[in-house]
Amino acid sequence: MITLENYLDSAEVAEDLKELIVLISKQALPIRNAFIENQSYAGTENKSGEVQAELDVWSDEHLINVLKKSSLVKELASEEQPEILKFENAKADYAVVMDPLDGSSLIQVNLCVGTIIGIYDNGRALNRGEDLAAAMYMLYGPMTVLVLTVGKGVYVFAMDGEERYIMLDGPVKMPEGKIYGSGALRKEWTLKHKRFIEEIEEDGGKLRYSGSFVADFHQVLKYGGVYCYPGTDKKPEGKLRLVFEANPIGFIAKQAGGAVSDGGTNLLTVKPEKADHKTPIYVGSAGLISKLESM
Ligand code: AFP
Repeated sequence: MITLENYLDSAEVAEDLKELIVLISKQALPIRNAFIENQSYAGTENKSGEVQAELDVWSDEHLINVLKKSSLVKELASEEQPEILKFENAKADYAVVMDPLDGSSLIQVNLCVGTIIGIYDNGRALNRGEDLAAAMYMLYGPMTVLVLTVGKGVYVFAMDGEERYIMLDGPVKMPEGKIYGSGALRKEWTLKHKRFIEEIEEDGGKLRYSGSFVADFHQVLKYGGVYCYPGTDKKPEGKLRLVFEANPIGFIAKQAGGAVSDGGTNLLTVKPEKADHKTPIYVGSAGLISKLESM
């Protein structure tokens, strides 16, 4: 039995980065417990104009407080905050980017949601995805699962009854597969996107799209395929955010042998212009992404 802490020691992760990863992993339980306590809407909107479920607000505030108190984090960029937060008391040089509760519209119907985290070790939150020191997500499904990379492959842990994370799998190798899911309405898709999806369908592709990026990506990580949220004529920049969603998940995909792209460029090489920089995204099996890029 290998615990999260055992793994981080064997991967020779710096003590303060280990402390930060373990601290974040422990927030899965309070976040999950909060699901049951509140099912109503807060009625406030985030910068992108989406209605926040109250749990978005709660999870955001909870993680901000925990990270601020840790003194390990200099900058924190959250999908739910209009500005990057700066913590003067930090004794370490980490910056965290996060989507505190991804897929929150699914909470009311009890489908899987998650928390997405990226960690940089240069004290700044706005960096290229390829510069991440670590990326992880916690998926709140039938099991609470933690998927982590510290740049040395991808490892999957599950929380046991004693609140320990036990390694389930790793290093994970994302296969070439046929699971696909795409955001935006079919009638809005560009010709290139439509052709890409049709080719997957003709090849026997299976549609899997829940409305939670982290849950949909988790299937792709295991079975292979692609998650996409394309740009459309009306919204060429798509819906997902480079900093909070595309980069951490893309870094995990790359570490598992997959790839992430906006359709033409490896997203991990793109320097974000601002915290809420949006981008079209295709993330999944390397063969499918390279096929798309050559179309
Ligand atoms: P949030 O719940 O954090 O706003 O994220 C939802 C999301 O960005 C992503 O998780 C989904 O894949 C996508 O939006 C779903 O969007 P559509 O409802 O437009 O398909």
